Amino acid sequence: TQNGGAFEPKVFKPEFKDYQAVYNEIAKLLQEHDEYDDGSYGPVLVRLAWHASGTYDKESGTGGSNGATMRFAPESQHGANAGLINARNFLEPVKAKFPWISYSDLWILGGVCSIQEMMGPKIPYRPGRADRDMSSCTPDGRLPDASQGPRHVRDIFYRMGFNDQEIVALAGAHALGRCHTQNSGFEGPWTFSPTVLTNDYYKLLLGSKWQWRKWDGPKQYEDKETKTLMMLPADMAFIEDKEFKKTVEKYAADNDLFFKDFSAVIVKLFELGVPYTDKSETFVFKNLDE
Ligand code: ZEM
Repeated sequence: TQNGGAFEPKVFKPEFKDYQAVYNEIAKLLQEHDEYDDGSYGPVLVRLAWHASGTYDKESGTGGSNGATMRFAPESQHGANAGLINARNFLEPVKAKFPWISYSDLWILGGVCSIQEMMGPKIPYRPGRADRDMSSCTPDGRLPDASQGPRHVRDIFYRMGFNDQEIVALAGAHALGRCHTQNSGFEGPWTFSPTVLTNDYYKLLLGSKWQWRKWDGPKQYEDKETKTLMMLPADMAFIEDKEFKKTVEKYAADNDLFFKDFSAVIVKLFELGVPYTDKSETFVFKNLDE
């Protein structure tokens, strides 16, 4: 340049320590805001990261976490995204404190942090997502419909590029959180510890007796014994279908295997459609209490 670079603006290049600082801020806010739901924003943050990513279509290369297009209507108004405003709003103060991070990278970091802080496995994280405008919003209908069975579940997840084992590993996230009548119409948690990641989802699918709940709401299952837990028709797909069920049995028997496979598959989910370069680095964050 003409002036030898003296007046070139300094571009801030965030490093591992900068992303770890964002992680720590999210983890701290998770602890502080234990008034939400079952005591944690963790599950809804995981759901935000999943719905940002799960719009991916491998044929067209559209959708996925790159872009954070759920900030805009129509995507923010899609029925599947009801309630995720809570997760997006939770992360706003973090974005204000660390304005250099894109919303797309931040939402995924929110999912990574929540999984680790809810006692899940380490989730390796690669930044590199850039925000896009509303013209990149995906059409409605790309996320799974809870009222359907194995065929639909396969159609949706094959479109993203997952195989049967990976689909079952991803579904273990339903150990976390709950359904809310005001969001999906369904109601209740899948496990007795909805703010701790375990393989309980698989254990309960196999070990409890499930019956249709008798109520005015959409068709869902309840456990016969306590009537406090739920399964969606789409959850039942994983034991109705023989191929899926084999993997459910593996994860029910081995939490370490579930953690290993869950970590690998959620990294794949979170990176769908992200235009990484050869130089992009992977970070493994320390938990807040490490
Ligand atoms: Zn979910 N999910 N999901 N999911 N999900 C809900 C809640 C949560 C399906 C589904 O219809 C629903 C995956 C796969 C599938 C989470 C994570 C992941 C709810 C309730 C529904 C209806 C929403 C509400 O009412 O607030 C279906 C049909 C799926 C595939 C077959 C995958 C994959 C996930 C992550 C990897 C999480 C964490 C929640 C809990 C959210 C919360 O607010 O507690």
